[in-house]
Amino acid sequence: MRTFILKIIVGLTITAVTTPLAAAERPNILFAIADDWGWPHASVLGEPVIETPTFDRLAKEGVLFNHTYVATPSCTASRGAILTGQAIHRLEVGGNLWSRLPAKFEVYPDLLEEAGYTVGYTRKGWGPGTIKDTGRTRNPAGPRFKDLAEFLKSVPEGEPFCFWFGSFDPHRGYKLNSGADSGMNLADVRVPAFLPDTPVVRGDVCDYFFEVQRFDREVGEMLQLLRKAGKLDNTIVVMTGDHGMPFPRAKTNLYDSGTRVAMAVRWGEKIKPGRVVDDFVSFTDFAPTFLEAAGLKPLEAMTGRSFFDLLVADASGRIDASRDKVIWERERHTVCRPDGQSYPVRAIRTHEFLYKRNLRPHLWPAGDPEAFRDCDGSPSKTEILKRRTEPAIAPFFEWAFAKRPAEELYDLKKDSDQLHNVAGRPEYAAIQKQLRADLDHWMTATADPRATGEVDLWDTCQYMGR
Ligand SMILES: [Ca+2]
Repeated sequence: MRTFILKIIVGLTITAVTTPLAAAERPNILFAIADDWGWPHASVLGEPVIETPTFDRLAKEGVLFNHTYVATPSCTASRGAILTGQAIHRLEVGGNLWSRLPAKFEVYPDLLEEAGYTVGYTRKGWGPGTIKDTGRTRNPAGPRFKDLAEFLKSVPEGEPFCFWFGSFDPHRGYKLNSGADSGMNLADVRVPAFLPDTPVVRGDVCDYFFEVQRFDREVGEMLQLLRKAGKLDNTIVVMTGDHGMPFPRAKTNLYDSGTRVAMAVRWGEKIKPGRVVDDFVSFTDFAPTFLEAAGLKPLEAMTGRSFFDLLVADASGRIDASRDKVIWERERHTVCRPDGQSYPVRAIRTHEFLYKRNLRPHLWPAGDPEAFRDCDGSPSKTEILKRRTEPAIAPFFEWAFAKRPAEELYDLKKDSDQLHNVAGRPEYAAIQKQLRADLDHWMTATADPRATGEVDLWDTCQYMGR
């Protein structure tokens, strides 16, 4: 009977209903997401060349999440996981780049709106992709606004809002030498271990930093706007990026270089300032977290878990013992293999190990060698391809572009850069077996179509880009 009444009242899945909070108690949400901004590219994370005063301030006045990982290192599906709270293998065609997200996959902006929030987004929401033939009437991130200022005018006085700021920075292309021309010292760049240390790569990294800084400035302007409107302190401000940097072996790859992102959250006095959390947080956790903040319960379909308790905790470090692992996956990024084939991978990471399973090891991870199109075109990519036969560059070519074995295992205590595969070595047999079983269990428990064998779902669906 109670179920029936609830259905009548709210007209949506009953699991979304709990005791509603009064409007005045419900926090606003500003979700600021960069495009291709990876970890650890912020000053507070120790990067010497970049300047990110806004991110640093959020970390200082709020909480820094040191182990936040995307569900997949590809724009569309990463955003799909954020919005639905679900692992990407559950989103059908939505697991691919330039795709569709069918309306049956409920998204948190719609759920918040039904509960009385005013919702909206600006610039890059869910996507790239199309809402045509999905049953949706708008972007899954909400109605589109010119900017935050215009959106705020639409929010009734005293009512809560949820706004998505999706920057296009630091997605490529970059203005060549914009970083160096802005005064960055190339000599001070910490070149990631998976990239060759050459002047071209250093310059390319600085051009990427230049755009990260622009994102940081824009988020800073939004905080000013909220402060002036008297809304800052009851707004949960989340600042992060949709996956790792657009460089070889980073974006689209299931290593930390592709999946680990900077994330800080500020919420006035509700968050004890200056905390640093080392628990694993997945991008599938945002939707349940935002619902809980609004007094709603997560949907049963959500595979993510709310980290609201971590936001309001007093402690730093590792807080919740059950947050001891994170799982990533990928399906098709671009169309760059015969017959539109995806390059499916599943991976599990703990604080000690990364275990990856490449489900089609006979295919090329970055796409067929005519262009390696799953790796964005860039001066760094060109440098590696052009000089691939030189002994100093050859390992970087192998790491980024060569075929990979069916299983990979990295011992993070000895190899934090995840470059030396130890899968198959006798001394690691026990941990490899354990992680393989954990991954199998997760695939089955979350109804991954690949748990039971080959599927062509992600090969055959239409790529909506050029
Ligand atoms: Ca992206």
